Amino acid sequence: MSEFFPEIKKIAYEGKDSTNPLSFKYYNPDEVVAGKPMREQLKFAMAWWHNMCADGTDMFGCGTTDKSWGETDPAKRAIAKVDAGFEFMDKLSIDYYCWHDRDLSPEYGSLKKNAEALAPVVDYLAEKQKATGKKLLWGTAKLFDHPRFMHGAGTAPNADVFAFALAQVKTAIDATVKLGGTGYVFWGGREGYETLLNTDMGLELDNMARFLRYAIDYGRSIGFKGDFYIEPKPKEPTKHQYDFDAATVAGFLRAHGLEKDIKLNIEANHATLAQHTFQHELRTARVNGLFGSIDANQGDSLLGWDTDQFPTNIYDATMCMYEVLKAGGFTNGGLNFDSKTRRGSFTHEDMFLAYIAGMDTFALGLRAAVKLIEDGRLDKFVADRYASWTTGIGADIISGKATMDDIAKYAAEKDEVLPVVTSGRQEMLESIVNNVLFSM
Ligand code: XUL
Ligand code: CO
Repeated sequence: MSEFFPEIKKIAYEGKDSTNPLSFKYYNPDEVVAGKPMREQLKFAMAWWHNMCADGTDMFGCGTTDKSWGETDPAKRAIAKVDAGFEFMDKLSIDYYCWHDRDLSPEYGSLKKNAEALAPVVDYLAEKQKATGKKLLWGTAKLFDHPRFMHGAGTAPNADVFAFALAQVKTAIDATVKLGGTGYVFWGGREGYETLLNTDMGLELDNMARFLRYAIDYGRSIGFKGDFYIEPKPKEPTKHQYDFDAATVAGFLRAHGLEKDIKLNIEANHATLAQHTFQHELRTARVNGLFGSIDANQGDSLLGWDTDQFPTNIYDATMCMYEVLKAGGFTNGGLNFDSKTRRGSFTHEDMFLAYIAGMDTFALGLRAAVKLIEDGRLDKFVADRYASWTTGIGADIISGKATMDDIAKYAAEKDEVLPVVTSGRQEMLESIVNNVLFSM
């Protein structure tokens, strides 16, 4: 087997003073940070679709990068992609990967042909995993590309399309289980609508729940022990996506009795599109007991679309890792780079440089988040701010002991003295974050 990236050697950790672009400055895979090696804290994954497939094609022009991996025949190319993908992961010390079924093996036009073509690729992945120790973080089915899904998959107006999509999911779950995947993702590609003039929203939402229930029950019946995730996104490709944001999905899951079966895969760029911060979405997942996995990337606040850029924003990465640490760290989930190089960054070397940038950003974010927690000033401020809930009337309200009359009587007694309202100190807290980050 020939090398696909012969010009790139294994990327080493050289520390922050190195000026070698093909080195890690902050990501030192086996260094223990907050009780675990960085590779276990961060659980980086490579996204098959962007890295092994996307060639820079956009609405205004053709591809700029060759992702044919030296093969014209689709079946041979699928196998070559596996070799190239595993070489890439090895050179970057990435332990996990994620795919859509159609990234591994393309569309052949029928369920049967698709499944038959996918099988040898999955077998080969299993072999490669065994030989290298790499693991599948999650799999998913591409239910948004082929024209049959133009009106949705699980929320399609036509029951045949629902059945077709579910059959595709069944094959994708089989492949995930065969590869020992610890997650299975539902991103609602075209589960949404363009106009309510032609849409039965109630039926579509109920059908989405039915779709998920069939898939989950099937997965559990064949022994899948990992997590199922929904990945929220507010728009694109449809004008209105049903899985708008973490809070919307939390409500949907509860309304359909699915909250024990599904967690969330939070993507940074999708948070931006929903006009939330990345941290807001992660916190919403966490407080609803739905924190699961992360699609790491970044958008652009000046653009209204899903740019899927490699993450380089240290503040966002820090607050993300702060939430991850507060959630107790990753279990089945991890950090999947749902990111692609810019169209103008078209060389193979750029793929490595982009991953190095993203991985170093999150490594630095992890180190900074640990420092913020160790520093303790933020946690102490929040604890003090809510201290009135730990004693007296606050504690009685939380325990349920206080009646309406008790509360009214308490307030009446305090009527003469204003409640002690303290400053939120936002600016001071923001400067503590800067202080911790820049004294590292
Ligand atoms: C699309 C997106 C998807 C999901 C998997 O915006 O993020 O790639 O991550 O289907
Ligand atoms: Co994503």
